[in-house]
Amino acid sequence: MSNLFPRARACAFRDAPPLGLQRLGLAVFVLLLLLACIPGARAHEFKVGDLEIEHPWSRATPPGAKVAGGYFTVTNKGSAPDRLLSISSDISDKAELHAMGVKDGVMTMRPVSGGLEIPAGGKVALKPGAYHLMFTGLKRQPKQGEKFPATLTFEKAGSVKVEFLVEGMGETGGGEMGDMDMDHAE
Ligand SMILES: [Cu+2]
Repeated sequence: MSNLFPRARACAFRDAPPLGLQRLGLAVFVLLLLLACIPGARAHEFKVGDLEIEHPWSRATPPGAKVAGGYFTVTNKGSAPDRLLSISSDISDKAELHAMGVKDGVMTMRPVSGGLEIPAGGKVALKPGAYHLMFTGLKRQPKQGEKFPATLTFEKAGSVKVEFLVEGMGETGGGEMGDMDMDHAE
């Protein structure tokens, strides 16, 4: 039974089409492969020093919103820890690093001071319900499908320009805690 499939494939090769067609088939195959591998709309990556920043994304905001989240995964391929110190973007007056915590049974977020350590050989995910960036004092609403630039500054690796892809309002990025909309009112 398990032999049926390989034999079928062998037959297909025996009746091989003329070279031209084969080439065309190969070209199409390679093209499909490339399309599958190219960092497309949903996956993009940035590098600085030993750090790899994967898929920075944000969320579309309702009209009048003053804050937007920022999420990405950063991997430290180096042998020394690094630290995310600051974030800036033209889209907002300020950008902060936030941590989540439970206070009196209520989920809250607080700005993190002193930056976020990226351990040597480690990976830190900024995502909804966990560490995240907060663009505060939005100058305009990020729109689904667009990208906006931002600069991340790390203690050792230095600064890197990245682009945040804006996803839909309900997007959770696969975070287990889902889209818990925190009260960011100030
Ligand atoms: Cu926050």
